[in-house]
Amino acid sequence: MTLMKTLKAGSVWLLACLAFIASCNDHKPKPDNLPHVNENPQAANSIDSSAAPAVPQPGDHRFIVEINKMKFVPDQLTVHKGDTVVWINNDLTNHCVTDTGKAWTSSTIVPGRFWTKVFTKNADYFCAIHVVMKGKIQVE
Ligand SMILES: [Cu+2]
Repeated sequence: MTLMKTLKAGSVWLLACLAFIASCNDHKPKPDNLPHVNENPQAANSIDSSAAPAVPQPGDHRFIVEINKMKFVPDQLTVHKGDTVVWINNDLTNHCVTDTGKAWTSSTIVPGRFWTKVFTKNADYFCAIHVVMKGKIQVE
């Protein structure tokens, strides 16, 4: 009988441990805590959430296009020749940046990652994964 009692007590203890482990799993970090890539605060300020094209400021050589909620923000950007555009995927799904004429592509940009390109001429681009997502880079 003593052995049976020990086994019963042991299984109760085991169940308590399993319940504790299961409750710990509820406290995992939520996926919306994705890292944001903002190395240059000044460049981050060039994000313009309005529909109007962003206007480059003197001294700006890098512009950020945020990919969020299935949109390029801003979707129209005016830069100077030789400026760099950084696309940051802050969305929850994969995206890409592909020239409309297929002259270049970023390939897949997973959430939390970014891709950069230097521009010397105008470009229309889209996301080849979600073809309704479109954007434009105007080079002055
Ligand atoms: Cu996309």
